[in-house]
Amino acid sequence: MKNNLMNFYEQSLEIRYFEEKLLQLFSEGKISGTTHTCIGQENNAVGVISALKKNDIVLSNHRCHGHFLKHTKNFHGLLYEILGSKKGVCGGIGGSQHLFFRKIFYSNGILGGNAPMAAGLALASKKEKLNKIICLFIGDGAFGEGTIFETLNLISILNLPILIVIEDNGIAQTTNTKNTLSNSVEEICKSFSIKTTVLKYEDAINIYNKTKILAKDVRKNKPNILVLKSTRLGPHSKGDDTRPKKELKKIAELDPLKKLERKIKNGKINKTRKKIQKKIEKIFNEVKLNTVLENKFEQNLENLNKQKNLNYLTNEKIFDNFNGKRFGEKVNFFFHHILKKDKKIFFLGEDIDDPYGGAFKISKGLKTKFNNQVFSTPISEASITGLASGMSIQGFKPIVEIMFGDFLTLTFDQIVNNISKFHEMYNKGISNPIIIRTPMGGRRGYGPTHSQSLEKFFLGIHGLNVYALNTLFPIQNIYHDAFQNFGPNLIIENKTQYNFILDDLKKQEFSQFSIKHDIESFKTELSLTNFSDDKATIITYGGLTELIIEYVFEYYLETEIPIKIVSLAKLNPINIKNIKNSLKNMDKVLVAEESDGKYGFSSEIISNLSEDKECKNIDFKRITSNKGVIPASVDLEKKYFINKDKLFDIMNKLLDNA
Ligand SMILES: Cc1ncc(C[n+]2csc(CCOP(=O)(O)OP(=O)(O)O)c2C)c(N)n1
Ligand SMILES: [Mg+2]
Repeated sequence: MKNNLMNFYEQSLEIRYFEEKLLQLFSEGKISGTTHTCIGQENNAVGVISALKKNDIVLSNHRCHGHFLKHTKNFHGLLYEILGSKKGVCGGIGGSQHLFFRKIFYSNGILGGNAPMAAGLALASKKEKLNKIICLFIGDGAFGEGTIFETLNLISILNLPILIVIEDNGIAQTTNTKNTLSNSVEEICKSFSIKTTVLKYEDAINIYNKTKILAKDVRKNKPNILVLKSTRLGPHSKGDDTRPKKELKKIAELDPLKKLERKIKNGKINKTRKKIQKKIEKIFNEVKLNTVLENKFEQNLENLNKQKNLNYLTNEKIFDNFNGKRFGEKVNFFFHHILKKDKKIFFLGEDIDDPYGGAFKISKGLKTKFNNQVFSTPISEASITGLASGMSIQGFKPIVEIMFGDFLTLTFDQIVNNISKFHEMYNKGISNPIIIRTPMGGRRGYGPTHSQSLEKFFLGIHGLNVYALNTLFPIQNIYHDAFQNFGPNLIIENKTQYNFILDDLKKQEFSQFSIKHDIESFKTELSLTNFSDDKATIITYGGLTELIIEYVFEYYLETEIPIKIVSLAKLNPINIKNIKNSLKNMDKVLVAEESDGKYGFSSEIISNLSEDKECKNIDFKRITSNKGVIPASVDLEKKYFINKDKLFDIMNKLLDNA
């Protein structure tokens, strides 16, 4: 389509009439939920996106219809979506705010949430030399969000091909943003050393002309920001406009359509309006009568995530003899192996460069050997996680190190409201199997904010896979599984494990146990009776595994009572059947977890098993750490966590072994 006055006018009218019709349907009660129209801001969508290429990627927010319609032309798909139909672009799951189309359009209703993802898409585009621009639309209200600042910093230091368009309409919902922002958005952006251009209430043509110039710059990997002073002529959503009538009358004068009309000959205006009105009516009628073909949304889901090249994980001998070495060195070696074998793996995290090599040395040597695949990031847990998501959508396999598990809380919104949802929310059109790995747990004297086991907060999240390393279960099988998931993965490591000397573990109590791995079920079972005569079972995971082995061995020496151990390497989703298979003829079960246990792993396992008739004869108990803040003092910390005395005591109670 030619970029001329009449075309811009027609496209703006299309968006205007489409949204006016939507509002009408809402008022008639024919659509439920919510919607945010861009009435008064159509010129932004038309002007900016006309200056982009067809395959450039556009990201947007709650006020996304205009951007979507201009970039995808899929009027039917959007209307079906808003009506909740399966024929909608997101199968009716996304609705008005959560749109997706063929990997060229993404919107999400969490303000600022997809900014880091945009940076990740841009980094992927730059690394792969795709010559694509990533264009992110955000509002001025989003400038209260931390992810925006983290992302501005990231795109500036990484020189990413990203154009951020700020639709600065001076209002967020009903609040004047003058009252909530410390400075103008352009001044804030400039402070990140990003070229920032401001256009004040311009029509689509002027916006187009300016964007064309900026886009050239962006394509050369120079991030740019375009601030478009705009007017939201309508309410925030459907009827929530608290602005005085006088103000509304004043801003109506700034209607960008009127501005275009002033440049058009009178005779043409009415004719064009009628033509576009007819076009939109036709679309609404077709959708109403359901006469449009099945959605033309050609997603080849079969090919989405077929990871064909993961043989280096399961078909090759990765580890030589690690006797005498620490588990942390083994994990570090593993990353050397996979970064070498798979150039799509991208390792990122805070302070991971050499010579330091990360707070626990797990990344030591990686930067030196694999410079292009390793990125020591700013201290921005949320945004580096979102960045990884954007990269993974484009086929990379990012591994994000979160320095301490405690800091995982900063990634929570990215995981819950963004990354774990995308696969389903975007109608299975994308997969983003990033890996977030982090050390959890205490016993190092690090105190209240560096010793917690917070995984329980991440165990019930749909779409998030959670694994826990132990020194026995093969790491490579965990990564093999994780890379093939459609959504994100959290891999819990443990600070104490890094220091275990693998050889020592073998020589001592380990050698007394029979060990069975069930790779498919992510389960390791240990028994002192070759699985014939254990009197109780302890179910645990991660860093407690080795500790429980030690205690169970000592308990046996003291009481001659053998206890079986089941260590799980995958915590979410859990497969209760697999756990049940390890409990045949067992009537005493103890579940051990290092957190304080409330609403956690043990609660979930015990409640699931209790609901199962076949487990009705089992007595359950759990052992966890104490309640409260984790003390830094060595003595207090020892009392806080699970220890030998506590375990013996609870085991005696379970077995009636007074
Ligand atoms: C993280 C988050 N907080 C709050 C909201 C609720 N909300 C939706 S839109 C909006 C105002 C956004 O203002 P702005 O970014 O200026 O965009 P505009 O609506 O003006 O286009 C708010 C508060 C949200 N969707 N996400
Ligand atoms: Mg606003």
